[in-house]
Amino acid sequence: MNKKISMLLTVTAVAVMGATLFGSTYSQTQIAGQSISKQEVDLMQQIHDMGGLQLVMPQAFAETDCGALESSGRNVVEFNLTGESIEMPIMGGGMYHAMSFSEQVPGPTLRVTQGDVVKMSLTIPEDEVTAHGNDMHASQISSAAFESVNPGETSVYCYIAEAAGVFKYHCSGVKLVGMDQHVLSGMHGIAIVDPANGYKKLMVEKTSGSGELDRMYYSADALEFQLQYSQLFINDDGLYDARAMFDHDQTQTTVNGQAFGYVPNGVHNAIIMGDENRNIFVAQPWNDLDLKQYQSQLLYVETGQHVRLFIENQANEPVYFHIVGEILDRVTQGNRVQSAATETWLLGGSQNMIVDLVFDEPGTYAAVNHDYGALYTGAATVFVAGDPFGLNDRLMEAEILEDPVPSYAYVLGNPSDAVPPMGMNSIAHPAVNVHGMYSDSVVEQKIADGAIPLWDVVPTLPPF
Ligand SMILES: [Cu+2]
Repeated sequence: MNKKISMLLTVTAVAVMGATLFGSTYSQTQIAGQSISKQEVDLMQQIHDMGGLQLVMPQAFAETDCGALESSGRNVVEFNLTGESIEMPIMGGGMYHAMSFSEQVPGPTLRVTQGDVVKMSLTIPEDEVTAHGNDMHASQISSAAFESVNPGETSVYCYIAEAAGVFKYHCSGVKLVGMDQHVLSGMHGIAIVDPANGYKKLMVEKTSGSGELDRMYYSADALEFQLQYSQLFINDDGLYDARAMFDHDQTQTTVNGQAFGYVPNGVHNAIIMGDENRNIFVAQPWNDLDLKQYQSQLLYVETGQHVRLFIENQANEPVYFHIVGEILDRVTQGNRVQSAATETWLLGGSQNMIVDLVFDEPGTYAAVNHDYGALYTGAATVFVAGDPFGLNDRLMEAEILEDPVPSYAYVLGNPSDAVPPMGMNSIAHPAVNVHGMYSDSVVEQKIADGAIPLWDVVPTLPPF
């Protein structure tokens, strides 16, 4: 599609959305009940002139004064982002024009405890082609307060993370214009706000072999992963295709920025099958050590271990989250349990959940979006629990291991983009490998922080 037409569609959609959502919800009548300053009158005139395009919310809704919040005695967490356009590879070959927070898709994960003050900054480099904004769903603050930030500028704002849960953050475009393009090109991330009193222990009810009801309790401490679902809508030139977005016709479905980013690669084939070309799973598209941080990786857990998944649907299409061969032992949204022992849970756009579960049996388990259109365009993620391939004996025989390990994470690590920052009830991953839609400078930082570059390590392993 002609690029100008795509942009026009985007502008029209935002204007209609702005008028519909914000014009009606926060009417002049509501605002008129408060004392109105000159600045607010100007703002209202501006809103009128713009056809209700700009967000406005009651000023009492949130505190943005960093000085007051920083001296409030609360814990202050700094979160500094950049907004940058960047070329990223796409599954199947070629590149696309991504927009990123801090040169990675998704952006860095913010993790705080309920009640913390977040001091957030967004810097746009001089040579960036467009302004960017930020809307933190955890902040309960109008994105109008943040405005958009022009190239060469930095903007700072502060808020209290008042509610526990998982919350999306995303670019708000250039005063909302182009927001869909910026978000769907990669400008999204999550904030995890841990409950002030920590997570609850996990209860799992099942029947034993004798038919008796077993009620198992697991400590609140868990091995944690983050999975962010999105879709790419791009044309053959790797540019954003608004028409495809309006048609709900995704080019690829991504998890943490990659289609099929968590499926076995050649290294897994070699370890498990003894031949890197003998596939253990049907889809292995990111399969070459030369792909470095982009080569697909698996997610390793122990059997009988409490696993916690932070899941966000960043984009447009619904996510029917399901793990083949597993039951979701607990589903939490906001800070309330929504379901237990459920097979599939639905996330609409910009909706999230926390899934707690325990893998009882050694094996491979595919987490999917159970919409076949999404599954076949990339929404497959493979967990490996325990030692389903009998590797411990072979690895000990090859003197790679001295003792058996409870999961392959002790050998290969878990992928860095799926591992959130540590929280109050986090179990540390045995090792972390470098994986993600990262620029090379982000890769260098991950390695400096202790993540393993498997593309360097694997060729040095003795044959077995
Ligand atoms: Cu942006």
